[in-house]
Amino acid sequence: MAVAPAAWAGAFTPEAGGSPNADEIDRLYRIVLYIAIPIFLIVEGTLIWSLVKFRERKGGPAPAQIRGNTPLELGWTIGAAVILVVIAAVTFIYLGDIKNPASSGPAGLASGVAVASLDQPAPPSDGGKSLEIEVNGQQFVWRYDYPGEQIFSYYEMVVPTDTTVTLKIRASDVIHSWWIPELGGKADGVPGHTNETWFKIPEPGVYRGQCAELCGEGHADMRAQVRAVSPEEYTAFVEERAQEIKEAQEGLAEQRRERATEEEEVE
Ligand SMILES: [Cu+2]
Repeated sequence: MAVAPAAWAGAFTPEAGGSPNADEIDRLYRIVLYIAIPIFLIVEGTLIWSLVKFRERKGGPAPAQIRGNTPLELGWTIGAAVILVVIAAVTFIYLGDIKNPASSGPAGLASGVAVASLDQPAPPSDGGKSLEIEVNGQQFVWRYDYPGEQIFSYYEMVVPTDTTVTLKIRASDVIHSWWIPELGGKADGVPGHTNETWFKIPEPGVYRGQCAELCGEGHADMRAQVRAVSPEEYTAFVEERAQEIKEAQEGLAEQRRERATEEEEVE
């Protein structure tokens, strides 16, 4: 860990900074952590102090034998309950912003381009649109299908900045887990089931992650990358991919025709 800075990324708190939901997860985690640290210190400090101060000493009197203390016990039971209620209330305040996709920003992908409508329990509050990408976990690679005509890529997902991207996560063989730490929590890819998550990246950048569910012998190689580019560059990427895929398919069709002709000649 000492020589690998990546090992220290979010060593004590969740990684964040890539998407608003990841930032909110980090904030909520810190609130609970900062409540827990003083409680931990008070409880453990009192315990250790008591062990030392009231230990049995050689030749000393027998320590006082105390059985119960109703006001103290009531106090820490009610106190603990109040703290739990506060944490639960704070959690529900943050949960909405973590779970529900934010709206795409003004600099996001223009609505004229292929953007799927949002089909989630709580769509962006302004009824806005999102770019929906299908994520498919397969031993041992991630495949992404973009909206529009048959645009797909493997390993690297390209997305426009300032645009809400909603993911439909599935798997075609065994259970995988989609996880790009700086873009939010994990979401399992389960065969026959669809999980949803989302992110919105403000600035161009690259975010890395890997499959977070032991899915077979190639699990360690099942990495993933999200590249955020400007909406113009995204549109260019989609056009380029469409061309590449079309050329590859035409090439394949050509090969098949040649093969068929050769076989006919042999006969
Ligand atoms: Cu996997």
